[in-house]
Amino acid sequence: MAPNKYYPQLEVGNKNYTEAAVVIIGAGISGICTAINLLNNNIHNFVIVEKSGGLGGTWRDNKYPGCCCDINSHLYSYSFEQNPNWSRLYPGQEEMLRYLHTVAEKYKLFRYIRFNSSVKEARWDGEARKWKTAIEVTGSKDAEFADHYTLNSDFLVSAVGQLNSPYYPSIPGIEEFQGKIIHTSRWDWTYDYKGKRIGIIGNGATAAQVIPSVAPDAAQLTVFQRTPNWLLPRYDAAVWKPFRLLFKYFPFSLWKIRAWMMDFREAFFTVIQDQGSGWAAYAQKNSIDMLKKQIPNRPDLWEKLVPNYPVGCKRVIVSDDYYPTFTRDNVTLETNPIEKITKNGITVEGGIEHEFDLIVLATGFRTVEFMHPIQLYGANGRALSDIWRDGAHALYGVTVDSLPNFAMLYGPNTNLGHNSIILMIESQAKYIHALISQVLEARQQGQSLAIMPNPKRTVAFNEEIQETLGKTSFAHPNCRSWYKRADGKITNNWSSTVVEYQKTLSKVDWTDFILEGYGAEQLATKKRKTYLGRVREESLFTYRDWVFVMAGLLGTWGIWAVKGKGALEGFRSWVSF
Ligand code: NA7
Repeated sequence: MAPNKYYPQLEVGNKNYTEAAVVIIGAGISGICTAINLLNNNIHNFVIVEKSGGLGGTWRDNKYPGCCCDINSHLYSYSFEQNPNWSRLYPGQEEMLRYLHTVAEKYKLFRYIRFNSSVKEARWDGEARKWKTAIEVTGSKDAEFADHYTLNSDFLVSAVGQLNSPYYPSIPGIEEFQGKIIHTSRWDWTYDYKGKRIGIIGNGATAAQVIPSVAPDAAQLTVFQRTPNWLLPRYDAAVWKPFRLLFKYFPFSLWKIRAWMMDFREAFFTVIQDQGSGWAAYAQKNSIDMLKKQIPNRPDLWEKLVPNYPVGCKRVIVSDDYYPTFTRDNVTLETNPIEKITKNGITVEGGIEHEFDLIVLATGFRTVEFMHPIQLYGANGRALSDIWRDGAHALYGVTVDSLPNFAMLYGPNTNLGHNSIILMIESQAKYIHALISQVLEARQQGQSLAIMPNPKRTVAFNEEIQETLGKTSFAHPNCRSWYKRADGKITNNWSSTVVEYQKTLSKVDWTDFILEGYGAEQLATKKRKTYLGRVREESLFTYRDWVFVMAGLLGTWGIWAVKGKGALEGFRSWVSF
């Protein structure tokens, strides 16, 4: 390999179409974040391969009626690209997707993305110290050029997320149904559901958004609930224009509102951590009070809708309109277990058949099978399915034993039940960049470097978090959730607060890794640690400081308005921006 110190800065062009320093799988929130991080560090030699025909990941896939985020968007957005213009506290999917497009356009990301490019498998070539990623081109015209090829890279990043592959339940008779079946993450908007008899299987976070949205248009709607969920009020509202202007012209106020949201959500972790806490009791009482207020005089429904497990065991649903939907004449809550699907509808235990035109599968995702269906083969050809035979696990949720020069975003044990996942993703992107930059530094010298976690560190880290997780409400035996496997092992969720995770990833400890090649000894014995810091999102200032600063800013504006233009005129020009 000839040295080329400018190698990372060169974009991949036609002539080197199959070679890249870094391959990122997925153009969702994580892939976009990783790419921006690379660009900010002057690394342009990367390719994002994306299975679908557009960017946005989960925000492109999920476009079912009522789809929106269950975290406020002022917090569920990149810290480095905060948006003062969110129309609501919980904007809909289309606005979320528009935001991601705006960010991608700002950073000119489209030139790095290959759409309709599906990764089948990737193999580590130990001799060349490169990943060979097999790409299948699925777009029909694109496939006329080459329908499959191998992409070679020094580093491979998985940004496929946890909510990528829909879970289709294997209910007997499902293929017999003669009406329409739609999975929520593959919503078919060419189908008109108005005036139809609709059955919805599932009542998780997705169903809780679909049900109130389709109920007014359905002839009849039956919700098949297997397990009830805890609900908390959402308090969604439009963001008043003067506030949007405040956020736009005083970015500090946007940081502050974000910090408040962060503080509140971090505090909610106590509910998950300590089932006996006052917070947990308060959350439970709040949920039951809301149920009784929104569905008055219906003890029959109260009994069906109150869970028998602690708050936080399953994802807490935030909704203001879910419970009231069950007071509609055209909505039924069915809690008898589903026996089979017939050509006309769904039969429950006891033999009652409900007839439908449309069955909606709000049955979630194959969450515990990380990276499904991509096959990875690491050092000495070891398959990821073998590494993860006892459940997915990684070091800090990012790097995996026997997989050199590979890292994941939103990997095992990095999901949250209480806060914005983007906060976790940003710290992962930063950490991954630190690994990539060492690998590319070797490459710039015409050498190579392989980095993979020391299995002893991975074991120790996972034992520690599993012990902590075992005491949280996630682990309660009365609930099944997408956070854990059928045997109860929690493979998806982080064990603590976001701040704790950010601190964990605020440095790279090179002694966590097995390093081979150029610079290995220097990193392991001399440098030992690289400090990265973290984006501190929680409150930086006290409320009193904030009021003081805002009063000062508004006072300055007042003087300018009165002296320069006249108060009224100044105010008019300010709000008409
Ligand atoms: P979830 O939260 O995994 O919910 C899936 C729902 O489907 C849940 O109510 C399940 O009941 C139900 N389900 C699954 N299989 C069946 C069968 N075979 N029969 C009856 N009911 C079934 O997925 P969501 O899409 O709602 O949410 C996923 C995340 O996406 C969400 O938390 C947000 O972070 C975004 P169960 O409760 O297991 O008894």
